Amino acid sequence: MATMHPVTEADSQQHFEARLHDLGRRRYHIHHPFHRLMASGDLDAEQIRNWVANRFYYQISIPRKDAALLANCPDRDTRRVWIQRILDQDGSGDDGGGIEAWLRLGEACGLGREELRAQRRVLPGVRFAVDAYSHFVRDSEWHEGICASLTELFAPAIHRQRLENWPRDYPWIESAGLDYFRRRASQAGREAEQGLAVTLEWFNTPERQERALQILQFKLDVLWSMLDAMYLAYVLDMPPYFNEAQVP
Ligand code: AHQ
Repeated sequence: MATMHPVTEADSQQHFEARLHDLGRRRYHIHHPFHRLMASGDLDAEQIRNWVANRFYYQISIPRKDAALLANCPDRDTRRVWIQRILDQDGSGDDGGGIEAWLRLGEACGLGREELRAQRRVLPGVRFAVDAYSHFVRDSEWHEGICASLTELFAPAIHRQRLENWPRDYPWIESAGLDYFRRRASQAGREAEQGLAVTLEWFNTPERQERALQILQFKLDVLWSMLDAMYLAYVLDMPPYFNEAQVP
């Protein structure tokens, strides 16, 4: 278990950035057993559908999380940039947005739009992790909310991995269903750079840099915990209360 070494003086921005990258590179959910099964083509159709249905709750929470961050942010220039994230997810003009693309991913996997919207498949552990993220950003100073989005530094690779592997491993999912991953492969990188610039500038004391690493670790925990719940339920076949019938 890597320990957080307290910084005795503010690391240079370059060293601080390297510490953020190193933490995320080692603990990003691309390394989670559930995601490794996905990347090796070892998930069956129902396991894919359950992942899509559970991640839908994360996706619909993101624009509301970003709206809460905007509400906390008094800086107009930051809001002018950050508001684009809401438009990217909710859509604007002719662009249906990321949530619409995720609904199309669901349809391509055999999930109806209403089933996703009803959130019937969302596991308690997934809901708790996503809500913890939403509440953290809602209740935090806006720089901390931006820092929490920095797991996105590692998101382009995970979207590219899906775009490379799914057509080979899950050919039953039509290509148009992967549009969400296509969108994010480029959007995530741009967003992450924005978030990183704010983080490197604001977290400029030993205490703040230590706090930033704690915030990134929290968000890594959110993503990891979502997949923990899914692994237990859909790989080990131990969903919540699976053994209820054996209780006398
Ligand atoms: O599709 C994702 C997305 O829109 C976002 C927004 C960002 C945030 O504000 O925290 N994080 C994020 C992520 C998305 N996809 C996840 C995935 O594995 O597909 C990764 C996740 C992230 O890295 O935080």
